[in-house]
Amino acid sequence: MKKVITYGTFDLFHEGHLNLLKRAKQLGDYLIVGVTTEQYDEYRGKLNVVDSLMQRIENVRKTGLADEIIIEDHVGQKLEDIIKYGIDIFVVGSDWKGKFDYLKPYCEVIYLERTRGISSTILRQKKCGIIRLGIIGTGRIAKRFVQEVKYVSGTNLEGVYNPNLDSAKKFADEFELKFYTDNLEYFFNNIDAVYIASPHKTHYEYIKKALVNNKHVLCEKPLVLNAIEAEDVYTLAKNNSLVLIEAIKTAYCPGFKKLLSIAKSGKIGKIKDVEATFTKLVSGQTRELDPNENGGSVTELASYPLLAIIKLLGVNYKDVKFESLINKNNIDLYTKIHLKYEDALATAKVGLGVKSEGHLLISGTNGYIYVEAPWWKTKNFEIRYENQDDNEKFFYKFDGEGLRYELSEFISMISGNKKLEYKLYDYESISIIKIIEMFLKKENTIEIKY
Ligand code: C2G
Repeated sequence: MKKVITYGTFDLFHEGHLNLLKRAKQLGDYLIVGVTTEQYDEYRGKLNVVDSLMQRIENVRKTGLADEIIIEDHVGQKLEDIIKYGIDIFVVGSDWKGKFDYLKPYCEVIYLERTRGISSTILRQKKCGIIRLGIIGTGRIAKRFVQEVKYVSGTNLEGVYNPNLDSAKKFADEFELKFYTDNLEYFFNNIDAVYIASPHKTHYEYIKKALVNNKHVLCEKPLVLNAIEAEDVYTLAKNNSLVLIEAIKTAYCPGFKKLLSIAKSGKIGKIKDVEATFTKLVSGQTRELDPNENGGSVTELASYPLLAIIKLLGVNYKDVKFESLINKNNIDLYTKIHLKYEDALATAKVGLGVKSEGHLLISGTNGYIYVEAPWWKTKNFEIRYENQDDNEKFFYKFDGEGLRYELSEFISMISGNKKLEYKLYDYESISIIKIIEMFLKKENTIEIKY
């Protein structure tokens, strides 16, 4: 008897799951299906699971395809099960290609092609349908984003748009998407929500077109390059009852959220100073250094430190000044942004040509919080006091590239499955963009040739 095993969350049971189980069953005589527990999904960084474990098991049972259903609740269990049940074939979808090769010494490992589109009408009529997601742009960040989509339940990446059809095709082939196109109308007709990861200066038009076409939008930072456009798109989204959020990943990750509550709890007294640094060395002919692509360390990186400052001290700053080292193409390779509040100060440091310690330091009247580099992937931080014996350390998870957190927030907000608060309000995003705009207009800026 040939025994086959497969695993999954099987949340919001859909045709992709059914197709996988059908093909798994055909590979042998006896099919075991492992369904993950909530705790194990949390451990492996899977977000937004809606159905209960009992419901998910019931949905698998109802297919009549599983000869046995087991629970998967810990790391390392797959290998234990393969030995325990005498498994011949381990099956999983191709979105996991290569990830389970370590099981090959123990059984045959088969990656079955994932179902490319989850868009049957039956599903769309269900209360919690799968949100059909599309991507605009095929660059580095888009590629990293795709790897994270499978960790967010309730959505399926269906297609990609790029005005350059060859690039779109390559991307769709690589990531097994249902469609690719250079036609925006076709693109919007086949999705419910869009992730925009195209060059900065194209964001505004794409956001507007998406909203006009009734699509929810998650857009890379900076959302747009001036406050008027930002207000325009947020108002349009609100008027059309659509979700529009800016993809500053730190805003949505669990550690940063906890950091904010602790910093504001009074534990370090009143916050008087925030210093946040983000530098990333780049060289050669890249987008980051290209004046035609609005390159420079402020447009590329300042959203992160400004997010920390705005979240901690608010949007009512009294004064902003910039000091910048610029190269011969007028690209800022290193910039310090000084913000003055009524009773506090803040500095953001960003660099593409200067490397510095990427920490976040929040100073208060009773003590300070030190967030280790890279603070924007908030994993651990320490509250430090005059008396070192009182110091406290905190640790949090930051899974993968961290892009799953912004996507998870986005999907939850669209489907209304969770009562999540906005991690980044419109007015905060607009305030960050306003500062970037001031810099682009060279207001209050001292420039030094690099
Ligand atoms: N699947 C698919 N096509 C889709 C979506 C999912 O073929 N469009 C497959 C997945 O590759 C997986 C199975 O359906 O083999 C279950 O998917 P999920 O419920 O999303 O579970 P997953 O997170 O992939 O867990 O330990 C769990 C396993 O690692 C897989």
